[in-house]
Amino acid sequence: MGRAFVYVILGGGVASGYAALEFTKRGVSHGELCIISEETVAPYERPALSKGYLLPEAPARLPAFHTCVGANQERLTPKWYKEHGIELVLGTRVISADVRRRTLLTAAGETISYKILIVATGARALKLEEFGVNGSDAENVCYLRNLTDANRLVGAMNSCSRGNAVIIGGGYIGMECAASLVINKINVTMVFPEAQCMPRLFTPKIASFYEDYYKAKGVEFVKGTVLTSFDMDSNGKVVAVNLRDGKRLPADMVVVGIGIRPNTSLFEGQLTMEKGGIKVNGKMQSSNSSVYAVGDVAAFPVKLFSETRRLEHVDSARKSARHAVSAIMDPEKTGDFDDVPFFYSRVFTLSWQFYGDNVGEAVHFGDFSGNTFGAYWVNKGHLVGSFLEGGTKEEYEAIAMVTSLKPAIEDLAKLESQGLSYAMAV
Ligand code: FAD
Ligand code: NAD
Ligand code: ISD
Repeated sequence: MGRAFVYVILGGGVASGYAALEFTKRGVSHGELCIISEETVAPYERPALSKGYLLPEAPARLPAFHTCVGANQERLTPKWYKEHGIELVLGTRVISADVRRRTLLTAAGETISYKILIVATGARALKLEEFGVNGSDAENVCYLRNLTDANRLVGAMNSCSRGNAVIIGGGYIGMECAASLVINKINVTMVFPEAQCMPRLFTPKIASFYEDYYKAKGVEFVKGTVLTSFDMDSNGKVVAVNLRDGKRLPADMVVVGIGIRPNTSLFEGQLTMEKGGIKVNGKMQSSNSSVYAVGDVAAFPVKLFSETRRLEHVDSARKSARHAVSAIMDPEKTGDFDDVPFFYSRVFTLSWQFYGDNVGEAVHFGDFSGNTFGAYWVNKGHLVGSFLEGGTKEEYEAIAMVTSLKPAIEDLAKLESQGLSYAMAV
C-alpha cells in the first residue's frame, strides 16, 4: 500500500520550503508534489531558533517564521501547501530508501514512490556520547537543531533564572546561544578545546574581538579543554560539569553545540558520497539521475573555487534548493550552480557577514576597538574571502561583489591600508 508522486522532497527544513515555493513558481500541478518530514510542523527558518526564538520578550514563534520569510519572500503556512495541492506528510520519518525502485519506506509502514526525489534531510547534532561522555538525556542538557530542541532549551532557561549555564562548544551554536542566555540573565561559561572561538572561520584577531565583547557581557571562557563527565543529582539533573583539566563548573543547565553530521545514512551504498555528504553536480543531481540533493546534506561543486564543498549555512540551503527545482523543471535553461558561499551571524547588537573562502593569508582592516572591522583572505595572489563586522548594506554588497571577482592582489600592505575602501571602489 502506498502513494505515488511525481516529485518528493525528503526533509521538511529550510531547503524543502524554498524548493516548494520554487516548484509553485514553475507551475507544479496539484497532487504532483509531496514533502515528507520527521518534524511535525511545516518548513521554517531554522536560524530563528538560536536568535528570535530565545528572546525573553516577544520571542519569535510559529507561524511567524515559516519559510520563506528569511529571504523576504512569501510565508508558507500549512494552508499555503493545501491551497497549492502540495501533500505535507509531517511527523513521519523515512526509514529506508530504494533509489533503484524509486521508493521510500516510512516508519508508519507506508511506501511512497517518486519519479524525482530531492533529498533535503539536513544534518543532526553530534552527541556527547560520540565523544565518550554520557548524560545527553538529562533534562537540563540541551542541544539545538529543531523546534523540539528549542522548546526544551526555553524550558531549561526558564528554570534557570540568574543561574549558571555551561556551554560546550565554541562554534556557531555556542556563540549564538551564549548571547541569548546572557540576554536571559543567565551566567554563562563557554568550554571548548581550541585556543579561540569559531575556529572554523575566525582568525585569532577576529576571535579575540568577540571573546572580549562576550567577556564584557559577563561570559567566561575555559579554552583548550573538554568535558569529561557530568555530576548528577538524585533526579538525574546535571549539577556540575567536570573538565579534562581538572576544573569542575557548577551548572544549572548545559547547552551542547559540538558540530553536526549530514543525514546521509538512507543513501549510503546507493549514491556517491563526498566530504560527508551526497555528491551532486552543478544541477544538484546525484550519481542517480532521479535523485537530487540540496542544503546541508549536499556536496556540490563551488565554481569560484573549482572544488566540491558541503556548506552548513542557510543561504546555500535556500539557493541550492531553488537551483535543483529549476534544473528539474527547466533543464535547458538551467546552468551550473554558481554562487559565492555566504555565512552570517547576529549576536547582541553585533552582526557580521562572510563571503568566499577563509584560506591563505588574512589581511585585517578597520578599527578592532570600534564597530566596523574586517578581513580579506588572499590565496595564491587572489582575494578569495571577505569578512565584515558592523557593515552597512552597501558595504556588505561591496565585499560580496569583490569576493565574487577574485581580483589579483599584489601588495598585501596596500590592501591592508585600503581596507574596506578597496571593496567599495570595485
Ligand atoms: P534542515 O533545515 O536541517 O532540514 C532537514 C529536515 O529533514 C528536517 O525537517 C528533518 O527533520 C528532516 N529529516 C531528516 N531526516 C529525515 C528522515 N529520515 N525522514 C523524514 N525527515 C527527515 N545558517 C546561517 O547561514 N545563518 C544562521 O544564522 C544560522 N542559524 C542557525 C541556527 C540554528 C539553531 C541551526 C540549527 C542552524 C543554523 N544555521 C544557520 C544553519 C542552517 O539552518 C542550515 O544550514 C539549514 O537549515 C540547512 O537546511 P536543510 O534544509 O538542508 O536542513
Ligand atoms: P560548529 O562546527 O560551528 O562548532 C563546533 C564546535 O564544537 C567547535 O568549534 C569546537 O569548539 C567544539 N567541539 C568540538 N569537539 C568538542 C568536544 N569534544 N568538546 C567540546 N567542544 C567541542 O558546530 P555547532 O556550533 O554545533 O553548529 C551546528 C550547525 O549549525 C553547524 O552546521 C552550523 O553551521 C549551524 N549553525 C550556523 C549558524 C550560522 O551560520 N549563524 C548558527 C547556528 C548554527
Ligand atoms: O535567516 C533568518 C534568520 O537569521 C532569522 O533569524 O531567518 C530568520 C528570521 O529572519 C525569520 O523570522
